[in-house]
Amino acid sequence: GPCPDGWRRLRCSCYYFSNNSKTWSASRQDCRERGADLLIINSREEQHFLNTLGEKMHYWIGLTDSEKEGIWKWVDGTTPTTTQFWREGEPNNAQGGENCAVFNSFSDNLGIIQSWNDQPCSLLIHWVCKYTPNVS
Ligand code: 2F8
Ligand code: CA
Repeated sequence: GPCPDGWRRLRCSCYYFSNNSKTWSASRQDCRERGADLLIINSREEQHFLNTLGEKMHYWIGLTDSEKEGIWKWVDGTTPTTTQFWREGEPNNAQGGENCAVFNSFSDNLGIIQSWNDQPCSLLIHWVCKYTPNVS
């Protein structure tokens, strides 16, 4: 397929699940060094695919409200088109310090569609990178 070894593919995009844990910023840096960026989730199909593939843990995604509290933006500057993938009660900016988003994969009883949570960006967490190869 068009994705490198160690990457997964869904439709035209490639996905890398990290084997270690980093802060949100360091995770993003790692993705950029791989020619990718932190995961942006664009569809329910993608949300389902990624949450099903993941191990029993949390993964950083490319979604943050660090610029302005409560205004969530993807790393490409766009705004999510739906709020349906947040877990119930999230995002809650717990203790006033949660500006980066994770998804929780399928293992818990909270579901694979409603899987997002905001957490402190300084936590060391696994992450997922995504890129879409050019077709030229
Ligand atoms: O109950 C949801 C809540 O759980 C934790 O806080 C107690 C999470 N915090 C961390 O994982 C650091 C919150 O993000 C989450 O909203
Ligand atoms: Ca939270």
